[in-house]
Amino acid sequence: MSDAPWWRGAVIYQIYPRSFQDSDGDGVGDLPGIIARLDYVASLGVDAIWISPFFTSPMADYGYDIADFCDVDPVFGTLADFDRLLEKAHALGLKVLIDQVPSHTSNQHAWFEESRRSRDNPKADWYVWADPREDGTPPNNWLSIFGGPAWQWEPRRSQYYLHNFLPEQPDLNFHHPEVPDAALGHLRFWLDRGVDGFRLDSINFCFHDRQLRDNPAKPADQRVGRGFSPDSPYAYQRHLYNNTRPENLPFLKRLRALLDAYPDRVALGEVSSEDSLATMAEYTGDGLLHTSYSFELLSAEHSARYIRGTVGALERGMPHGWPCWAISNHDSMRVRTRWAEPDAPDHVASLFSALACTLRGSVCVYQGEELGLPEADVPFEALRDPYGITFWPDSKGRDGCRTPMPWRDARQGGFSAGTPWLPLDTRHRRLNVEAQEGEAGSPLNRFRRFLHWRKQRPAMKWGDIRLLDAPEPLLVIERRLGDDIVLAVFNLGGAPANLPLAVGSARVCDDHGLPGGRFENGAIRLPAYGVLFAELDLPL
Ligand code: TEU
Repeated sequence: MSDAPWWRGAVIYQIYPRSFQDSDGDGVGDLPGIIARLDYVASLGVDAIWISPFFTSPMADYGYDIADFCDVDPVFGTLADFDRLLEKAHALGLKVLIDQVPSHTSNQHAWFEESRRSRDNPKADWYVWADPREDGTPPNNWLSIFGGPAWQWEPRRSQYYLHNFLPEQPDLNFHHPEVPDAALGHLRFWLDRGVDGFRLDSINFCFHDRQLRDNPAKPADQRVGRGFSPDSPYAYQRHLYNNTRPENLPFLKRLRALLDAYPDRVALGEVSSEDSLATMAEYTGDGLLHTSYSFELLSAEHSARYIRGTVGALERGMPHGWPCWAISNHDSMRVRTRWAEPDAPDHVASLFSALACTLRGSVCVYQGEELGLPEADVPFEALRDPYGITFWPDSKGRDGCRTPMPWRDARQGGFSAGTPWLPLDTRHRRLNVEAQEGEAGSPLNRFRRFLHWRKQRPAMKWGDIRLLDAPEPLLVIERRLGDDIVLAVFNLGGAPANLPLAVGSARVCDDHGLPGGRFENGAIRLPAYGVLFAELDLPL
């Protein structure tokens, strides 16, 4: 399998540039800051970085509202900075993925400024415009993920435009033939600059139903929160017509063909549809996306049973497609707070990361996950995320996972010489990088040791996966590639646990960096929040 493409089984470190490292004291992280920290990233043993948007943006959604897809916002640096970043990352053996947001633009993008002016300009149909109903209300019942109707009135055209996210993020009309061409043009620009791939934002949202049919209501027992209150109007709808349309597939094929014209590039889709496992299966595979991830392990549910059920369902749905997993990102509460008891030891976060890295697929790890940071407490007055401001206090939004990285025990954690755009959490101070470097049992060093150990195990990177039944809170996973068979038994609970299991001949691995279990009298004995990894001679 050493001839497997680099992205298979890769660990991808997500950098949220605003909060990684500020180099010029304006309180916002930037590309030169990332360059200065690339040695640290490489030292973790990850294979690639994915950088969240750094393109020209009015920052209504902190970069996911793009006004120029082919330039760097001055707050982050310049194109020359990006070229230097790419060069240094490659010299360190790191691949570089960048975010691309094909489905929408900023309302300050030149295309939208033109489109909204009249009904007959050259860009008039580049966005999704519709007449009001007779009573002046929006054309249908579609809702915005960020609250309220998905339609915004434009007096100059006496029409509404569609925005699945903020009103400042109008949706492009992918049914217009020039729009997919333009989106692929942006990808080509960055491919030619040398990026190794893309994380494709909201890839299920490119196309909408041309007939603008109303979304049906959802039965009460099927409502899911996904970061929203289960009582919010958004949870009351099945979002059938505003995304995941069949026309997405031919577009993904074109996108793949474009990437295939360059060597070793990867398309990693973010799938956030309701039936995301089914959508992942549909979008991922030969001639389509190389890999994709969904929000299934980014929700609050985390019992062993839930994880087994989710991974099992995905494996049944896409036995041949290559999944990607994420248990934390810039949209979700930090995993330590979401999944562990408040008094759990620091290493619990390393256990969760190891679990994600034991599933079949590639993995996205989010900055600070390696440090075991808890969700930051951001008071309402300091909130920046429009989502949090709208839904407070039902949801506190996404700022709690976006606060700056604590690099050392210094003013502003060594992140910035100025005032950071979001306050650092005092609980993060103790967990700073410099302090953790010097401590063998720190989450940071455990994470490093684990990634190093994983690299030696072909089964862990590329093997098949089996999930075995076990009582709560135990998760039993077998990975197998040829003769390399790895058994992993995770104890996701805060008390020691036993699992009676006959395994035949097995060698316990003790160099993976985490509190480890042992075999004793026909059972596996696990410490609290511990894991047993063992090499087996025969599969279970
Ligand atoms: O997220 C897609 C998405 O569905 C999220 O809006 C998610 O549901 C939400 O954050 C609640 O947790 C992507 C980006 O990751 C997100 O940061 C952007 O705000 C969004 O697209 C719009 O571009």
